[in-house]
Amino acid sequence: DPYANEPKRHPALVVRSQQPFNAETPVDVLGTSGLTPNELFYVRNHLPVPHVEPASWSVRVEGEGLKRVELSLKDLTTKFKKHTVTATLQCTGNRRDQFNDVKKVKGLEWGIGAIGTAEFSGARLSDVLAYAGLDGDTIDEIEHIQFEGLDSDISGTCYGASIPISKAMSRHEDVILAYEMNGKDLPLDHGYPVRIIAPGITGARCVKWLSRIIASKEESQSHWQQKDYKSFSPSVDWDNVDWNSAPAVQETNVQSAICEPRPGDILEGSTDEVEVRGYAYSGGGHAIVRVDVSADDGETWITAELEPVYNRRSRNWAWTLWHTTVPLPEAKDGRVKLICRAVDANYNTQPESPAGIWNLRGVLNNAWHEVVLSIE
Ligand code: MTE
Ligand code: MO
Repeated sequence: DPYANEPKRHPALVVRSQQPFNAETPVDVLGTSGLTPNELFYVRNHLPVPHVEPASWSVRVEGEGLKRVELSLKDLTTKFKKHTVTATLQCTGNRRDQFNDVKKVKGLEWGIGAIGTAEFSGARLSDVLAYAGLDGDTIDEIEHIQFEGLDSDISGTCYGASIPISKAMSRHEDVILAYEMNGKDLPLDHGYPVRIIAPGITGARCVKWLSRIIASKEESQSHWQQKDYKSFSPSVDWDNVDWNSAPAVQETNVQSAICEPRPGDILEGSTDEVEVRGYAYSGGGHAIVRVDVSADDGETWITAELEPVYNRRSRNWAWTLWHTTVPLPEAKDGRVKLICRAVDANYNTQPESPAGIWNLRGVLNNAWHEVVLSIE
């Protein structure tokens, strides 16, 4: 049984599939905790969880212009300075469910909970690459750093992904080989003993159960880099898709969601205002500069109060929680609709509707998020 090594999981996780295991962070935790507890952090597994003995684990570093190096867990913790980053991980399919209202998409029906934030610690990838001899003189030949995981399918093909060399090499980009999550050993589901955390980049490139690092002219040739996490025009479908025509998702677009109140919550008719809270996040380290909330279909907006979680100038790897009080208009048909949208430091914002950004794999949905309440 390939699923014999699956760990015990917290019952509050919102399960989307059992084998492989996929589950969302519960929404009440999302809107209220800056750091997501490990046992409630969303899980996105494509394959069975591999069994790894920490004592015999090692990562091989190799590729063009590099010495071939094999590093044990002890090497990682003793030869390299421990570096800590607070980063948000978001699945490229977060909020995919809303696309299905436009037109059916292929993929897990994620709501707003395929996202979480943790404090990750480990060795800097740039230090590990320098240790393997990657320097300014050899760098011209290399465009990508590829990663492989220990999880594999029945044909023996392992999970893999890559990031651009510029992201991997710069110390300011904070890419790490993480062995701790919120001060504890990485949990089994999150890549024990070591995973990549590439902050500001989509979750799919943060390879868990790391086994190899390869410097190369080429991107990872894995299915997930080449034929999965990419977006196309709404007119492209499975019968006419050319996967080579679009780039692999790396940094992600600006995103936000309302976590409180919840869809279908019932308010008394006499209620004249409501407390709203949620999260906002943008890829590439871009800060969230504003979150707007509307209760009248976007005619007027209230600017929310922001609670950034560990943001450094120009390296905002973590989400911003936000909250505000919204005066309620007259209910129409006993319903009130709340909408949120965020603006990032590049003044990019979210599109009004999911129809214009619909894509066959249902990735990168960042349309305005809506919650409809009932008024008694
Ligand atoms: N790494 C390996 N080895 N196998 C995987 O299935 N899934 C990726 C990424 N790294 C995956 C992986 C995807 S799509 C996401 S969104 C994140 O891990 C999820 O990380 P998490 O499960 O720790 O939340
Ligand atoms: Mo993902």
